[in-house]
Amino acid sequence: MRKTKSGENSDILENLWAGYGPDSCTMALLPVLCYPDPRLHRVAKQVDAVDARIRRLVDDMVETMYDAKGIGLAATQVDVHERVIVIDVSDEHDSPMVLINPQLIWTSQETHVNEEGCLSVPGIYDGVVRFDAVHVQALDQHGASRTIEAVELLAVCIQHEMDHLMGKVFVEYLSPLKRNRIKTKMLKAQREEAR
Ligand code: K1U
Ligand code: ZN
Repeated sequence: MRKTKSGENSDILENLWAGYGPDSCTMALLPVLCYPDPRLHRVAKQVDAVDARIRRLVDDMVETMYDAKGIGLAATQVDVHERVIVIDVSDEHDSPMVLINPQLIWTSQETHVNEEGCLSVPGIYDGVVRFDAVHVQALDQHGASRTIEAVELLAVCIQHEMDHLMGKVFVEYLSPLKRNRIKTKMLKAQREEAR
């Protein structure tokens, strides 16, 4: 058994630090910001390098999304203001998609109203007009560029998550009356939770 200079047991220290290395595969649940938190309106910055820090963020976001039973999550929602999105619309919830620095490169002319929810506005669902299909260019968690041709729920989810990166929450598409009612309801729920 090795000892540190201060005489502590280095195996214990190693175990304590296990999972905190730069390429650790230990994942963590991240707190999700709730509307009307003003941090949800910050505009996310481009990711300069897809490095170990970003991969760790991606892993934590994927775990947080699955834990919350969501189909998507934007870094903005976990108070990280960088252009990172995770999505999984598969039935098995076993195919996470990672979009770093996503850019819409094509949108269909057709639009439809789709029912949306948001992990930052729990319990609220309403219709939002979205493009039926979109093409998005983005980097994956390895820094490789890819183009995604999305339709149906994936297309809706990509548009919803890209809005988050621009500081926009889906309730901002609703009428001021609905939005104010939602704001009041959320603040009341947050006050009660804090008690
Ligand atoms: O961004 C988020 O908060 C995640 C959000 C993504 C989303 C759902 C539905 C339409 C557009 C975008 C959710 O996952 S909300 C979770 C939810 O209630 C839901 C899950 C599957 C389908 C529909 C809603
Ligand atoms: Zn959302």
